[in-house]
Amino acid sequence: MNQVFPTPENGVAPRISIVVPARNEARNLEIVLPMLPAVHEVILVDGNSVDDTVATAQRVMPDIRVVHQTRKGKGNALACGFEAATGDIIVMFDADGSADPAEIPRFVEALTSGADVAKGSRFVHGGGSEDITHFRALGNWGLNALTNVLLGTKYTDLCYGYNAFWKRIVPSLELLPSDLAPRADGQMHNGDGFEIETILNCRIAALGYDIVEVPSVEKLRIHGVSNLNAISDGFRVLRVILEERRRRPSAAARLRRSIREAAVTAAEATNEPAPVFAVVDGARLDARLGARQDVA
Ligand SMILES: Nc1nc2c(ncn2[C@@H]2O[C@H](COP(=O)(O)OP(=O)(O)O)[C@@H](O)[C@H]2O)c(=O)[nH]1
Ligand SMILES: [Mg+2]
Repeated sequence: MNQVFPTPENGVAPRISIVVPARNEARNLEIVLPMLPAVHEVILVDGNSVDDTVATAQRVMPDIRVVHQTRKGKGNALACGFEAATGDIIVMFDADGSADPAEIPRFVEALTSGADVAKGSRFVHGGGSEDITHFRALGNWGLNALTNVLLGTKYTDLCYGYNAFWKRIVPSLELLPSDLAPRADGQMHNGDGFEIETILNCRIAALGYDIVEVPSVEKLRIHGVSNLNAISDGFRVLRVILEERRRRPSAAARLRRSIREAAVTAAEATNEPAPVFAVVDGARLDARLGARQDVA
């Protein structure tokens, strides 16, 4: 696909991969896919749909890449899509018509302006939702507040699916690999379900990435009904928050260790004393603090 959008000022347009998880979304994809801007690639991650999801997607967008998820759940679908993506920027994009394609430039601009992650939010000025129920809004608010208290984050919308980030951060997120076997009892692994957004948000904060919240208006799903169960999926999110809080110190320690190693390697290469900073993947990393800063 020839990407015609966007062209940042430095003239080098990052390649954009739009990852679309879809489970029985044929009627929505027919409307949504033609509205997407031309980008490097659109990846449909099919969740064993029993309708014409794949055939419809290929009909309305012949060069779409189709990936079949390896287990069950939206989390597994996204992890498979992230692994398959070949662009510089990944945009997570729901298939049900709730995500507005016109907002994609806003997400991309936040990234090209220096953020590592552009996180959509329905609850900042300029954002909103036509789709969320009062009950879900309340649950999201409570889980969001708990995360902010326990993990020291400043999120306004923990469980939102419209986000974008640089592909280079994917390995550091340590998501469940696509080739992990499904659980023997038929249940989903922790991380394979709707708790994925919470896992992403907890980890990007723990790793010290630069996060910018982007106002986003969630539209009504066009056809069909949500796959989410507010109560059982709410408990999955709660469990993740508590687990990620326990995991946080070790994630930060791992990042600091890899930065220190990079700093020592850089010192050996130049025969200079170990620098405090190392430049890895275009980011200036502080070996003492684990802080990171993008450099030109
Ligand atoms: N591949 C795949 N996609 C899924 C799965 N569950 C949900 N999705 C997709 O994820 C997106 C969001 O799901 P949705 O049911 O609308 O949940 P809600 O937006 O939280 O109400 C939609 O595009 C769904 O088709 C799944 O198990 N596999
Ligand atoms: Mg939806």
